[in-house]
Amino acid sequence: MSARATYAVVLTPPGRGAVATVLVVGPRAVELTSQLVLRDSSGPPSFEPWGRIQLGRWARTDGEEVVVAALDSNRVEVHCHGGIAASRAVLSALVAAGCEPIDFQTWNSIERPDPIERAALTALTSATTQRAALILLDQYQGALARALAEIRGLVTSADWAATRQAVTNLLARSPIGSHLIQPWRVVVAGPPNVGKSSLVNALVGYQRAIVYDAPGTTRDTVTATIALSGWPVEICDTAGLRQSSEPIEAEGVGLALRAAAIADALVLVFSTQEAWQPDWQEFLDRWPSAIVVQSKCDLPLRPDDHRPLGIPTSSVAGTGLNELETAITTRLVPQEPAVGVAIPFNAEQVELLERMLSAIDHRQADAVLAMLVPWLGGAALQR
Ligand SMILES: Nc1nc2c(ncn2[C@@H]2O[C@H](COP(=O)(O)OP(=O)(O)OP(=O)(O)O)[C@@H](O)[C@H]2O)c(=O)[nH]1
Ligand SMILES: [Mg+2]
Repeated sequence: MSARATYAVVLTPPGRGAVATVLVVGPRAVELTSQLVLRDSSGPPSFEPWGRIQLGRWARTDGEEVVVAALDSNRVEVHCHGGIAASRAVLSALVAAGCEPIDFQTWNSIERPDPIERAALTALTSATTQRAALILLDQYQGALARALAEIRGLVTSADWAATRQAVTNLLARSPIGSHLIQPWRVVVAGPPNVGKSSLVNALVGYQRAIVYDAPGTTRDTVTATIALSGWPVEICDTAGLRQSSEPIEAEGVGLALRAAAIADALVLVFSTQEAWQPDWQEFLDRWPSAIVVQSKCDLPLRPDDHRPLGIPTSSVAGTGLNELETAITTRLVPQEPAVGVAIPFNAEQVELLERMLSAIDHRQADAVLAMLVPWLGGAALQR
């Protein structure tokens, strides 16, 4: 970036939110923005004192309402309507007036040399639940940087047991961190016609999958992304598991098995309305850690000595859904992280911790300290 140029960057992620923000930064920020903002009666805006918020209209569009504020003589924020079109129009007018456009990633890496802070801010723009956003905000505000600084202190004092424990604790939380943006995968499987699609629809809150009283209704895997107890989850409905000579159904069963094999949590659904079948037992043997659901519990239970315990649910009456949600989230996140705790949230951080662990096991203090250098000393520690 040149110190003489004036840049314009859209700070808000595309397509989300009611408001979009364009930042103009550089020596001509105030001058260029002033030319483009009309105020109803009193002429161009007067930005001083810095931070003053003003309502105006964007001159190059059809009177798009904007809110403008100069943070200092080099930085002006233009807030316009959300979505892509308004921010793009504001940006192109600024470029036509003499600004150089830069993208958010470039801006973020210049503005935030601290790698944790930069990665947290980038991840925050994609967070889909409040819980994920709050955890990322904790890391942005220094939780992970402080934990790494503590580890540095432990290494310096050669407290190897405590060092190892601290790194292991961080690594144990990394599955949470890696599922703040990328949702957990929860697969709902089981025999045909037991109510899998109905259960998925009940959890999702709308008719995502087709429900029908003939077995073999669902053929493809059908997914929906939801929040379960604040965690982002992709829930996947699957074809009923049975031997089928019908090629499309057989393909669906193959997809279901593959989805079950890579699930973070598997929900096996059985129906209280059918006698317990020998091949149902095979499912339990195949997936012993699956969460078992006994569905259609609004109807009288069909007594059966072989029937295993499970969460009784009714998609019709809404029964058991909270218990199922708790069982799924306890499986995904067995230990709730405390507020403000350090959580590594990307592959690069996990790789650093794994390399550190190996160096710790070889008592290589200098190597561990060298690994930490690029991660410490940034702004996140001061927050
Ligand atoms: N009474 C009652 N009926 C249910 C419940 N859940 C599902 N059903 C009925 O059971 C039948 C099958 O439901 P689905 O949700 O399509 O079952 P599925 O397991 O997805 O079936 P496949 O896709 O064919 O494997 C439908 O007639 C549903 O209305 C329930 O909780 N209570
Ligand atoms: Mg179905």
